[in-house]
Amino acid sequence: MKTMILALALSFAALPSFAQQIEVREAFARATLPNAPVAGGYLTIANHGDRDDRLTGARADFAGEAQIHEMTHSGDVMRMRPLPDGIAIPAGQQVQLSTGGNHLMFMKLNRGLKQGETVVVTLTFQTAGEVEVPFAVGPVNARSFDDDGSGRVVPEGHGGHSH
Ligand SMILES: [Cu+2]
Repeated sequence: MKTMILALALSFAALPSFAQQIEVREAFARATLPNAPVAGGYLTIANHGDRDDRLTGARADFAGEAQIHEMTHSGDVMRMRPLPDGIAIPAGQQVQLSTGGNHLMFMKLNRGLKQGETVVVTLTFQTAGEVEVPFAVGPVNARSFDDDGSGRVVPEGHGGHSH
């Protein structure tokens, strides 16, 4: 019995796929108003591996540049600034990029994003490498995926806003 468990453990450890350690869920972007220069991207990243990882960058064909942003609040003022070192995704943890916190910022848009479409974003991780992720484009004021599991992206105000 002991031998069998050991054998199973060994065969599992032999899988060298780092990409499988990173799981991206509920990735969505906000639709853009006409001529908007930027769009926000939001997602949950889970690290199922036993190695720390780090989201270091992103790119998409609809944007000339994509940055990882931090959001800070001081009073009623929200400020964003780029995080040049990216965001740590510690082993065994999950990290959320949300509309009120850290997020992806798609800049120099070469086209608008339309509600209902799906766009592909390539995320770069220090360990896992490049991971292509489909982002659902929600309403202009999308705040989160609906918690009914339908995969719909729902607008601001749904589920209560903390103001
Ligand atoms: Cu931003």
